[in-house]
Amino acid sequence: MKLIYSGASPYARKARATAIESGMASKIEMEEINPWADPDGYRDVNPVGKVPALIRDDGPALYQSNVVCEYLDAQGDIKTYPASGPERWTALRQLAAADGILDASVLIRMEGMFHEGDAVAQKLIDRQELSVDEALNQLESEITDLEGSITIGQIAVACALGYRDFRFAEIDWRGSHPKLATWFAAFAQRASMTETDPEA
Ligand SMILES: N[C@@H](CCC(=O)N[C@@H](CS)C(=O)NCC(=O)O)C(=O)O
Repeated sequence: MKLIYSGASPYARKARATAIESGMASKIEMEEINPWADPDGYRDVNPVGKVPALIRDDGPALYQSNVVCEYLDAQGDIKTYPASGPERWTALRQLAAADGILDASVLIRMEGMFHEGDAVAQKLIDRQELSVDEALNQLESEITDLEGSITIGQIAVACALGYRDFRFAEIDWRGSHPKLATWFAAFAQRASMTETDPEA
């Protein structure tokens, strides 16, 4: 089995961290690519050309980070997706908030990379920053839900906060979200975070 990732991708980081937390990492070969370079044959693995993707031994490749994470979870001994009950919906709600932060943040970055001419789409940027801030506010107000044994929700939130630090270091989220900052400082010590840190 081979996990295809890029070191900077927070979506791929979710998959890499889930591989570690679920106990699957030793069974997975890792291959780093630059998806923007459209490596030869990669669209046969993932037709939409993004990372992460997982080449399986027993079936066609899987792509989209949440699909990859759920597959790794299903194979692993340590469960990161609670099977049922309120814990499951809490974890999936956190995953949705984290993905919302990532989608908004990556869209802002894409605007910076691809806009043509001098005009920046400030309305688009402001709307995405509002979404990031409101999602952080929700996570802050539900901070006790991030406690307890490892879940995909915790992994995803940590990857989203790590991406804000990596690409938007000039925007301080900690001052207005102090409980989240304390939670992240502790979670960031886990091997799944230190071993996938894009700045390490
Ligand atoms: N929703 C996708 C997003 C993946 C994604 O956007 N990955 C970026 C890197 S952060 C990528 O590969 N971009 C290349 C492209 O858009 O062509 C997922 O969860 O896997």
